[in-house]
Amino acid sequence: QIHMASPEKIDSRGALIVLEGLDRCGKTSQCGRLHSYLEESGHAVELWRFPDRNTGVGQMISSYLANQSNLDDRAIHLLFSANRWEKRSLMESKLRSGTTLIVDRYSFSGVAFSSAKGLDVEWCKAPDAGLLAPDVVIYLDISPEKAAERGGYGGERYEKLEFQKTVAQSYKALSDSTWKIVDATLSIEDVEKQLKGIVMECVEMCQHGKPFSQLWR
Ligand code: Z5A
Repeated sequence: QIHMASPEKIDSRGALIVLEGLDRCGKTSQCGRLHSYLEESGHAVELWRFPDRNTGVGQMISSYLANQSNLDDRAIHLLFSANRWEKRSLMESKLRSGTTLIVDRYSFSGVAFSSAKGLDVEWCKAPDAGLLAPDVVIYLDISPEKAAERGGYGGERYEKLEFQKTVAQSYKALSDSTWKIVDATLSIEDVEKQLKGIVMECVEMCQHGKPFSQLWR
C-alpha cells in the first residue's frame, strides 16, 4: 500500500484590502462602494479606516489632526502605529473567520505622511513591522493640484497643497510593483469598475487559502 503525504490543509479566509492615496483622492467614496458591492454579492465584509478615531489613542490622534493639540512628530507617528496595533488581533480573527476587510488607509499613510515631514523612512517603518501585510494595496493616483480642486480641503492639519505635494513624493518612493495604481481622475464609476476587478481577484485568492504575511519583515 502506498501512503501519499497529505497536502497541508489551507484554510479559506477573508482578504485584507487597503486603499491609499492623497487627501480627496476618493478613497472614502470607493471604500463605501466596494463594501456595498461585496455585501450585495453575499460576501462577509467590513469597512475599516485608520486612524480609528473611536479608541483612546484614536481620540488623541483626532485632536492632533484637528489642531486642538500639538505633539512631537515622532510621538504622533507612534500613536498612529499604536492605533493599528490595537486592532491587529481583531483584524486577524475577522480575516480567519472569512470576513474581508476594506481598509481606508494603513501603514503606508503612516510612513508617507511622517516621512513627508522629514522623518527617516526606515525609522517610520519600524514600529509597523509585524502587522498583517495587506493582500493588496490599491493606490488611487491623483495629482495634489487636481485633488485640491475637489471641493477644497477641510481645516485638518495636513490638508494643505504644499504638504500634499511632498506626501505624493513619499508615496512614490514607498510603492512597489505589487501595488495596483488606479487613475483616480477617471469618473467615480470607472474607478469603481477597475477596483471591483482587482478586489474580486484578491478575494478569490484568499478564499483559496493565500497564506498570511507580515509587513516589513
Ligand atoms: N495619517 C497619518 O498621518 N498617519 C497615519 O498612519 C494615518 C493617517 C493612517 C486622516 O485623514 C489623516 O491622517 C490623513 C492622513 C493622516 N491626512 N490627510 N490628508 P482622514 O482619513 O480622516 O481623511 P482622508 O483620508 O484624507 O479622507 P478624505 O478627505 O475624506 O478624502 P478621500 O476619502 O480620499 O476622498 P472622498 O471623501 O471619497 O472624496 C473627496 C471628494 O471628491 C468628494 O466630494 C467626492 O464626491 C469627490 N470624488 C471622489 N471620487 C471622485 C471622482 N472619481 N471624480 C470626481 N470627484 C470625486
